[in-house]
Amino acid sequence: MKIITSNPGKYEEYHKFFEKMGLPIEWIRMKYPELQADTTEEVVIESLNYLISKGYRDFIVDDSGIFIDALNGFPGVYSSYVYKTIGLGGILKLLDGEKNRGAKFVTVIGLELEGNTHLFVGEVRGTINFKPQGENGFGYDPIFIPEGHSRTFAEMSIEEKNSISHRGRAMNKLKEFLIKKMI
Ligand code: ITT
Repeated sequence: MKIITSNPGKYEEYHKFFEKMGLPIEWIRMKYPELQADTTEEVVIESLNYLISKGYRDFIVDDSGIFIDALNGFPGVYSSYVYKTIGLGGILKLLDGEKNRGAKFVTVIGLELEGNTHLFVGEVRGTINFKPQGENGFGYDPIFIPEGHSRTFAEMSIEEKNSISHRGRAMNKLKEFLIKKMI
């Protein structure tokens, strides 16, 4: 199994998860053009089709985003662009004085296997912290506190984040699918 991503933090999470399963995952470190679409699922389908047209087979891609309630789901499918432009500071400014801190993280995994494509979706709800906290993880991790917890994802180990995160949930669905395929 291969994962195609430019994001080392993402790869680390897959590596840790699949290593435990005894299924090593190979990293193809590459930035592929991401079509802008209204939903994460559409983005992933476009990415799968693009990479298949380039000859890639037996691989996964992961598209994720953070959806903030008080901003009507923004930045959502624009999470990458917003992170690079206004960053965590910009998001916190947009939420200045806002009491509703609710948000969700979504991951859609796209799999190409044996000529077919499959999607696996994982979500986790939580809140946006008032300031960045923690050194681990990547992206929006320092400002996101998952529901039922009091620390941000950036204050957790990869294993702990994987056990509760959007990506962890999507990876579990992928794992179930692969196990069924093997038996
Ligand atoms: P690839 O498309 O090459 O895989 P990317 O970093 O562009 O890498 P995404 O489009 O999925 O990946 O990510 C959108 C943004 O959301 C980007 O800024 C990420 O850093 C951030 N992000 C994704 N997953 C995250 C997670 O688990 N925790 C925090 N931030 C995350």
